[in-house]
Amino acid sequence: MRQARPAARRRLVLGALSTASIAALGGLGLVPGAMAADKKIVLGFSQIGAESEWRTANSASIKSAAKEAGIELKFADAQQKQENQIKALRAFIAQKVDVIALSPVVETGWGTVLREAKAAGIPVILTDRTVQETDQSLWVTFMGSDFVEEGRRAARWLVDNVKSRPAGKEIRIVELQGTVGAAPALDRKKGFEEGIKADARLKIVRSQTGDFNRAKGKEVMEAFLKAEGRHIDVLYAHNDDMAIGAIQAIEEAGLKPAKDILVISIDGVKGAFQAMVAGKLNVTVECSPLLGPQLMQTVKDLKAGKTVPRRIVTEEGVFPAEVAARELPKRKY
Ligand code: GZL
Repeated sequence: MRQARPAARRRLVLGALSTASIAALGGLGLVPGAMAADKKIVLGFSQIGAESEWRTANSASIKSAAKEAGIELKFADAQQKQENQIKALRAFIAQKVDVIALSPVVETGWGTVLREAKAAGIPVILTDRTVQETDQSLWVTFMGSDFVEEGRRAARWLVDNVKSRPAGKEIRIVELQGTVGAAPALDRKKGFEEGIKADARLKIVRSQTGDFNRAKGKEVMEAFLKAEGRHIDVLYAHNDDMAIGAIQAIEEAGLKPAKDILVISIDGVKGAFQAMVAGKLNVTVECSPLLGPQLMQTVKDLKAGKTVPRRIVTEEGVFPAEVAARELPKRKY
C-alpha cells in the first residue's frame, strides 16, 4: 500500500481518533448529535379513557401512528379521572420521556404538573382538548377541533331545518352536555347558544350532562321525557354516544326519534351514520379523532428542533341524514 505523506498521515490519525472518541463518548450518551440519530423517540401520552366511540378511535389512531412512525409510545388510560392523568404525567417526567402529549379531561387544574414538565425540559403537546392556564408557555401546541364552531354548525342545521314550522310557536330544545368542565362541553354549548339566536322560537328548556357516554345519555333523556312529556321538539347532544343512548329512551317512550323529536349530535362516528341510515338521527357534525399522524409528525418536528404552530386545527364537515348511506362505507372511525 502506498505510504501517505506525513501531513496526510496526521489527518488520518486524527480522523481515526475522533471517530473512536465519538464512539466512546456516545456510549456515555454525551454526544447529542450522532447518538440521537438512532435513539428511538419516547412519547408519553395521557389519554382520558374509553368513554365513547370517538375516544376508542382516537386511541387506535394514536397507537397505530406511533408504530408507523417508529416512536416508542407510553400510553396511560385515566378512566376519565384528572388525578390519574396527573399521576401519569409525573411518571412520564420521572421516566425522562422525550415528549409528553395530553388530552385533558377538564380545562383547569393543570398548572402545577405542567410546570414540573417544563422544569424537567420535557415539551408538552395538547391534543384533542385544551386547558385554561394563563401561562401559555406550559405547552408547545394544541391540536384539535374548534368546538365552538361545531356548536355553531349544529345550530345552523337546526335554524335551516325549522323554517317551515309555525311562526311564533316556541321550538323546545333539550340539551345533553358532555363532561362537566371539559373544553368540548363548554364550547359546544357556547357555539350552539350563539347559533340559535338567529331564530327567536328556539329555546333550550332543559340542559344536563350525560358525561359523553351512551348509558348516561339514555338515563338523562328518560328524565327529560318524564318532565317534559310530548313538549320536546329537539334534542341537541354534545356527542353521538349520548344521542344514541337518548334515541333508545325516545323509542321506549313511544316516540319517533328524528321525526317527533329532531336529533342533532356531534362527532360523526359510525354509530351515528348507522342511526341516520335507520332514520333515527337527523345530522351529525364531524369532529375527527384521527389525530395520530398529526401528533407523531409534530413530535418528530419538535425533536428535530423545528418550530411547530401554536394551534393546529382539524378540518371537518357536517353530515345530514340524506348523505349517510353514501358516506357510511367511506368512514374511517
Ligand atoms: C372531542 C372529544 C370528545 C368527543 C366525545 O374532541 O374530546 O370526547 O366529542 C369524547 O365523544 O368523549
